[in-house]
Amino acid sequence: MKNSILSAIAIFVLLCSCGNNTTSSSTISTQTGTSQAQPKKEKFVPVFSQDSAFRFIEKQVAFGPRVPNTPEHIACGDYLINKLKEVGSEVTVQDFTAFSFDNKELVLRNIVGSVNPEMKKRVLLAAHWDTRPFADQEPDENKHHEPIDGANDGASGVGVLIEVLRVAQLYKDSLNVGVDVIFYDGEDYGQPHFYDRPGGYDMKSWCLGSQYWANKHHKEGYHAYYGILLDMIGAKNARFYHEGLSEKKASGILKKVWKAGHEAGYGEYFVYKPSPEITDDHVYMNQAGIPTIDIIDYQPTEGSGYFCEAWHTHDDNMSVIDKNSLEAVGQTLIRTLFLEK
Ligand code: AHN
Ligand code: ZN
Repeated sequence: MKNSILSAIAIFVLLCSCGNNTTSSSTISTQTGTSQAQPKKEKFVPVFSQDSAFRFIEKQVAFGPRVPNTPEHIACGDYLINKLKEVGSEVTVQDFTAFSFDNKELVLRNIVGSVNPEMKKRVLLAAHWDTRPFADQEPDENKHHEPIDGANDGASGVGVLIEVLRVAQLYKDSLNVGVDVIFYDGEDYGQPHFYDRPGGYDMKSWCLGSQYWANKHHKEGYHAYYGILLDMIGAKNARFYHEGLSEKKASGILKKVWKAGHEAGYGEYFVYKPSPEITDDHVYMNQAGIPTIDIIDYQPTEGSGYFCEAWHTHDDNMSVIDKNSLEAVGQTLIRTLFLEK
């Protein structure tokens, strides 16, 4: 009798000590392991390199202004195609021509890099890679016909997206979505105010690449669950407001991205306040049925607002680029993508 009591105690002690060592409770449950609360697992979010993005911007600017129908434009386009291949993404190029406000035929290319191309659920990231042929915001009229470097207006969004795609490709197995980056051409060839057009102002002279893409996607039957456009995101103290059309067409995406920005520690950049609608590539992405937001440095004022100081002037060169702004946007995008379910 004594023996059997002793062995019962021994078995009890053994059961307690050999069981799952995370249980602190001494009750022996017959359905072991079902009542344990799993600690919330932090999802893996890789790191965005601001230095890497900065170099991608420098590289584009070093070609000179990327104005359609110039050798610099062709050379930079070739560089972007090769770079997207080099990071390991699947590359698709759309070759096309479009007419400018002054009836010039422009030879253009939209360039797409895809990560996890086989996945159905996709996120589309966009920026324009061409630069403006006119420094038409210069105080000196004599400079209005000169092209600009477009370090911020053009190259900044592209530089950040190359780095985002590089990181997405590297950790593609941790993503629950496919990621496409599209570089639109011919965004900044919009009619300048000094040009008196016979038919009146031509609003459709902006965003030639996204207009082409909206009619004919880079892949047949392509669809993305949402889109994010970057435009002029690289200047010091950049501020991103809830742009009007983004709010109208994709308010849930705005909320999600702004939340990711705040969680990642870049709250000062992502302002929870409205700003007026802007004509930009997201207009045509939304028209194509993809809810798309525009992350753009446009600070509202009463009744109107203003772009960054260097906008469409020769001041838009490498000296306005601030790595902290690149990181704020790039890390926010990476967080958004890697938290997708
Ligand atoms: C207009 O000025 C009509 N839209 C601004 C779009 C733009 C120009 N983004 C960069 N450059
Ligand atoms: Zn511009």
